[in-house]
Amino acid sequence: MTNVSAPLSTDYCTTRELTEELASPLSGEDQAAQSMPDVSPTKWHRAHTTWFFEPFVLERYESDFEPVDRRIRALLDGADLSDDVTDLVRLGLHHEQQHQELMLMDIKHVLSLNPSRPGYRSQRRAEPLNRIDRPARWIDVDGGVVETGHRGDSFAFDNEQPFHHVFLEPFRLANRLVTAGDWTQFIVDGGYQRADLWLSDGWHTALSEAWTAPLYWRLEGEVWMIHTLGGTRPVIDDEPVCHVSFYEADAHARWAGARPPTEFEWEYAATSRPSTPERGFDLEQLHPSPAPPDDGSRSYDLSQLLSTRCTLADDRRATRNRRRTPMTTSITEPTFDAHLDPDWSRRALIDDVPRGLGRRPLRLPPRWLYDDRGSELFEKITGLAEYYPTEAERSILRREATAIAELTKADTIIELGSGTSDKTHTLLRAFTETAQLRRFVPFDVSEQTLRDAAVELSAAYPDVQIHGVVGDFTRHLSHLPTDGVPMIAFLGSTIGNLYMEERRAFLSMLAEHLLAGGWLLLGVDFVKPVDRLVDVYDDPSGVTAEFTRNVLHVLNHELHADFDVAAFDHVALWDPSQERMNLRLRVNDDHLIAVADADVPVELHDGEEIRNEISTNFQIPSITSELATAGFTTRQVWTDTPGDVAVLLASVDR
Ligand code: SAH
Ligand code: AVI
Repeated sequence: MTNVSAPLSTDYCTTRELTEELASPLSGEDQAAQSMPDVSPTKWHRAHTTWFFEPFVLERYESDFEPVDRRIRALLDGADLSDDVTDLVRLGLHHEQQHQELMLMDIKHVLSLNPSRPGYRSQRRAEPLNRIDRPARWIDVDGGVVETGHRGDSFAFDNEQPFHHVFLEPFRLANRLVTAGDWTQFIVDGGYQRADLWLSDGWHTALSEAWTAPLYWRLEGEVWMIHTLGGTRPVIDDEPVCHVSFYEADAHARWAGARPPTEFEWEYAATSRPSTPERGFDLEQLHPSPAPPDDGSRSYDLSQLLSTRCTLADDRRATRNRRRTPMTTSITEPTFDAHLDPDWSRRALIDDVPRGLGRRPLRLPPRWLYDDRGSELFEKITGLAEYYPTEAERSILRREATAIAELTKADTIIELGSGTSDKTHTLLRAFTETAQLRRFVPFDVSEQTLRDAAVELSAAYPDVQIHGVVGDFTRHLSHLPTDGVPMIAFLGSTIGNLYMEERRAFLSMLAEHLLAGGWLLLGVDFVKPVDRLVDVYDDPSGVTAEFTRNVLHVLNHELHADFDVAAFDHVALWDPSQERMNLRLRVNDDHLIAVADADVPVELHDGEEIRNEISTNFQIPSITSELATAGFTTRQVWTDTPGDVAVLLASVDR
């Protein structure tokens, strides 16, 4: 809110200066970036807010107006401004203050998409001033016919009017905000995987956008990190959770046995109960922080609610002339393989269309499942209660990482199908502790996921050279380094996604490539009762179905195909002779599909299936004998406690 008692020109200058100050840490290029349709570039906010004063004030009230704002100050300082001019300038200033918040919101989004996730400026205060360290208490609020909306003549936006009455049933409100710690419990309890907690639209959005946590949260190893305007830092349990959508708030409330309050309940509670006194927009921290605790003389029932509106003015004056800090990044740059033709992936996809869909059986290689959305959906699968392989394998790695480092003495780890390299942190930590690791080479077909992971790894292991390779592990193994003592990690039973003949060729290539003296760390999933596997590959919440159907979205986006994705059912069938799950997409009805960029029509008939992925389960004797045929000697086999999965360590003998 502007300060109604200050001279208008002071308010004008203060508000205008703050907008410029907010923009100042950003380069011209940063100010032009638009990261998604709802984000406006900073330059646009600057132009838009100043534009307001031109047509609405200058042009109307300044007789020799030329479209330059040189004289607005003189106009505002003039003795007799009519009420119309005063009201309009005030509206312009409130408008600009709204945009100041929006600018920060948009800048945060733009920077969050930069792989190095730079901060906008270092926080003048990194720690929240207050913490929410007490459990929530319920406050009873009486109901009845209550007043709502803005009353009187002072400034209000139109959505705060008209003043009117509403009827409220008595209700209870929690006395404090939901914290990041509360939210972590929700995540751990499968909040993002349980359809029963979500509104149907919300569930659809959560699935299609692969939500697994609030916007700007990211799991690094086992630590939740948050991207803020001050850069990326660990989430603090006792801070309020922020950047959650209405749908997430609603699902969280249902999980907690509650519901979000309505706007009327909120407003009535804030105006009828002792609530926290006004607090400003925290320019020191630029991040939501908890309200101060009771001040001793009185206690606040509702610490999260503001009893009066917050003012920008005080904070703004206090910080106007502070020194500005430049954007900071402290991350060692990873390197990327430059050998591969940047267009190979698109050309390979184009080649795979006639090869896979131009003849029967219809087939699409699983590597195309993993665009950005597919990679996020896979992450979501790994968090499903039914999907045991990830956590089971992680438990083995945690237990055995040091033994693996000591046994192999490898100085290079190459990870095939590395994805987010999430589990690999366990290995990297153990290998760096034994001080022998020189280089980590993540290798994946999914370029953006690989780049994001490489940037994070560089920050986490500054003494290890991180060298990402984008490619197909069935074709591009010759791009891998062979010097030193390499250990190839192929985890998560991704080997089970290869057909038997591909597997044989792949293992032989690995043995040949590693030559003598190298190691293979292989994760495999064991054969188990079919019911359990069907639950894993056709999970009740439908995430796996969304994941396998993603290959059609990829063809629609990348090659301008016109698959009606909803017409395809996800089918998961156990094949006992091959001991594998067959994952297929079964089409309803006849379709003639145009794949514009591959220039081939694809004819599909009702009930036909596209073979999309297999997921093979192994037994120890069969996999060790496959390894032996390829030239590997299995040195160790570790299983998790329930015996669901195994990690094998094999070597190619000199
Ligand atoms: N290793 C991780 C991720 C497994 S998901 C884990 O154990 O959880 C499979 C990964 O392999 C994805 O990141 C996918 O992009 C990658 N991938 C699939 N097919 C590939 C191929 N042919 N070449 C390279 N990477 C591939
Ligand atoms: C990556 N791979 C080992 C996963 C699996 O279990 O076969 C891919 C997957 N497909 C469906 N769910 C998970």
